[in-house]
Formats: sequence, structure tokens, C-alpha cells
Amino acid sequence: MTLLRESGHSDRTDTDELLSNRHGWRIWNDEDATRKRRRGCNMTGVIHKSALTSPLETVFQPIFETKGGERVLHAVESLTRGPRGSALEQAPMLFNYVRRRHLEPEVDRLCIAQALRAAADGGTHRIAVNVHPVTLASRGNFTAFLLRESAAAGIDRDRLIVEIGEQRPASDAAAFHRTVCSLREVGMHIAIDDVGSDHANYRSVLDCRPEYLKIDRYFINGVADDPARQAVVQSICQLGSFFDARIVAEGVEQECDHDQLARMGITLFQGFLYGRPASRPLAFPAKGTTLARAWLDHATR
Ligand SMILES: [Ca+2]
Repeated sequence: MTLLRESGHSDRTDTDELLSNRHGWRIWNDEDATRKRRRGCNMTGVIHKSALTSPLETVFQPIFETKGGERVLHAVESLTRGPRGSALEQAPMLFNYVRRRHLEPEVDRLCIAQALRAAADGGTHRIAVNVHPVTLASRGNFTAFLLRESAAAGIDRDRLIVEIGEQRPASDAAAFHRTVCSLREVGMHIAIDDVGSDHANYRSVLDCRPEYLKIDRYFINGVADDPARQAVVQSICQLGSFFDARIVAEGVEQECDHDQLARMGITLFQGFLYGRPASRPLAFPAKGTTLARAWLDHATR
């Protein structure tokens, strides 16, 4: 994959125009980039994979577990932001673009490699990385890639959680299934992301037998005052119980929602209430009631 800036370009689409906003960063696969150069496009600021002082930024957000009245760090999820100041800075815009250009396998791998390097400075908590289903079904051995990158970062494989998003199902279901099985065989953990939203469905739960179900924030925000949301959350909890999967509440921002979710038996929480994404995972203490505060202090520094 190549990340680059270009100028003097004549065949822009609306999307291209959007992406050329301000700093003009665009993401190309290598084939397209080569074709552009052959056509004499004037390109500057090329950054190759081998020289990744990447314009993509990795941040981490904690997932806390409540245990005996304490909040213990269970995992950190690595998140990616696009080039700062560009139209792609926010993750939804970045990954919408990536999906439109069918660059999921390349960008997912880039983000994961970068995240594992950034997370390499110790700790025993788990590290969650995000992948698209199509990445798991793509050519190239994704499990081998993940083993290689985690080993290079000195991160034990059983600390890794692979969060499978639901934006677009993989067309090659058999290849997808093989990769999920091989990830599990080597000791990695599987999570289904944003359960309840978009394409998220029970088929993924059946096919992946995940160890985690992450409930989409849509159902979490306002759950304290909404019996309908409570019913949805309860049904996902029951599903998790049947499959022996742990439930993670995503996007928790209100103390009252936290309390309601805790009453419903949820013990894993992620959201601004506990910690905003931060650029570096600290060397976290294994547990401690002040951990959430320490994270917040760090994140807002
Ligand atoms: Ca996720």
C-alpha cells in the first residue's frame, strides 16, 4: 500500500475531491499508484510501506472489568485515525474510504502492525485489534501475519483479541471460516464488534463462536431509561451466555447507563465514562480503583 499526496490530477471523482481536502492525502494500492505514475501524474510526498512514519495514527482505548468493586484493566482496543487535518482524520471517514476502494486487507494489516508495535511496551492486559471480514477471507495467511507481528512486538499471542467488524460480510465464507478457526487454534481470542448494528447478525455468532460480544453503542446510550434498549441488551446477554461469550458494553458515557448494565450482569465496559482513546498504552498496573482516573488524566494531557 502507498500513502501519498498528489497534485495536477485531472480525473477526480467526488470521493477523490473529498479526500484531497487540505493536506491532500490519499490512499492507493500499489497497482493504482504505479498506473498513476506511468500516466505522468505529478505526485509528491510518497510514503512507502517500508518507510512508515505513517500518517495513520494509532490510539488505544481501555476496556475495564469490574471485579469486587474495583475496575481492572482487561484489554486495550487499538483504534486508527487518518492523516491529521485531512478529511480522513476520523475513523468512520477513513474506513468508509478504505471500503470503497476495497483496501480493507492492506489497511487492516497496516493498522494492526502499527498498533502492535505501539503496544509493545509491556503490560499483561489483552490487546484488541479490528479487522474487516473480507480481510480474514483475503489471500495471504492472516493468522501467520498476526503471529509474525505479535512475535516481533514481543506480545504473547494469547493476549490478542481479533475484533471482527460487520460492515460487509466476506464473500468467501469458507476462507473466512478457516481463518477464524486458525486464529482460535493458535490461542487468539475472537470478538464480534458492534453487535446489533448494521450487518451484525446471529450468523456471525454461529460461524465465529466468539469469546466476546461487543454491544453496539446505539443500544447502550440511554439504556438506563429505556426498557426497549434493556430488552435488546438482555437478549444479547442471553446469547452470550449460551455461547459462553463475554459481553462488552461499548460507548458507555453515563454513570446511570453503567449502573443499569451492571445490574444486568455486564462486567466489561468501554467508553468515555472510563477512558478516552490515548496515543500510548501506559504500563498499566494490573488493577486499581484509580486506574480510570489515571487514564483520563493521561488522555487529556
Ligand atoms: Ca472495535
